[in-house]
Amino acid sequence: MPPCNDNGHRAWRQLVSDTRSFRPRAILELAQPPSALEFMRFVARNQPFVVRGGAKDWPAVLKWTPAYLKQLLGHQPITVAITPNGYADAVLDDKYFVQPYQETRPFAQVVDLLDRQRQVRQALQRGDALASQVLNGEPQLCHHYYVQSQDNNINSDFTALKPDIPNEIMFASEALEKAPDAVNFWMGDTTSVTSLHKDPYENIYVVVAGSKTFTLIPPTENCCLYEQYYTSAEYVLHRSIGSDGSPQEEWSVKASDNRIPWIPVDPCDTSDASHARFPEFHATALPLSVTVNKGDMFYLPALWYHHVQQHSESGEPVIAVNYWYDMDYGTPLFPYFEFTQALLANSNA
Ligand SMILES: O=C(O)CCC(=O)C(=O)O
Repeated sequence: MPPCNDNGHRAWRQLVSDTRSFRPRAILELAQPPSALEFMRFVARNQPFVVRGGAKDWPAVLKWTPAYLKQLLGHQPITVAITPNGYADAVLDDKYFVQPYQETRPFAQVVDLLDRQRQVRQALQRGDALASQVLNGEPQLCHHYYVQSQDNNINSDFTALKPDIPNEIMFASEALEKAPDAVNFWMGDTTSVTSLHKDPYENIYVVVAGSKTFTLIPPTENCCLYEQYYTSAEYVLHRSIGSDGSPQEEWSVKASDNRIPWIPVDPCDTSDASHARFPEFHATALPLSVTVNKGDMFYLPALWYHHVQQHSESGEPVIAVNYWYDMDYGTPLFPYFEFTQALLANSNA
């Protein structure tokens, strides 16, 4: 709880417990997509759900493999986020909010890189000594690549994929009376993790290959997330040739003058160190978790905090498409949330 007097603490606790007592303790599972009216009820309650197999017949789910995508997109230039640790947009060293190094690369090259990394990792797991030599000779294989530009990239870099997915999610467009603001293509491997954050969007998220685990915290539990301002920064990758002629790649962090509020808590970290650093989080928050599998459709309501991990049995890339609908700022949710954020900012000042 934020530092405030006993009354203040009681009020925050009351808020957390009231909202909890009216909310299911697990993510609701539906067998088929809701009607527009049913969806509107979920939006009004700000309640997530997952439709198991809700997108199982989409051509994307039936057809998208790395080879098929390479055929469709070929050398189309796309933006890829590159990091030294798999965390794009995350707190670093308790000091920075760091964004990824971004590069424009031919799509096929990114698929090939991910595939080569998969082979080297599998070789390392088998104890193959040659694999570590490969890593030394090809430093680019040590980085983490995630196609995650979240800028409506389906309508720029990835237009060739549009015939395989709907332009909009009809029940959502009808209920919200608008088209999606952005449709995004995501592709990465299990080493890329999305840190805890929230978005002002009603989000319909479809997993096309592999699976993703969303760890979720409702907006009413913002009081225990230790959100604070960090120096905004970005990773920079320096490439050179060593004295022995081998390629060298080194990372640095370039800080800016801006400051950005972000959350340092990793909700999946149950270590003693995390308990010691974030006692209020561990004492108060009750994260929900849902694994969204290939062909499932997940509704992530606006302002819910989410942390996302990826899984792939085959080691092949995890692929997803999501539809962001601008949230309705005219309901009490947004002003209520901003009010609690302002109280927290005041008490953390
Ligand atoms: O899939 C991911 O890694 C993150 C998804 C996400 O943050 C979003 O859809 O808002």
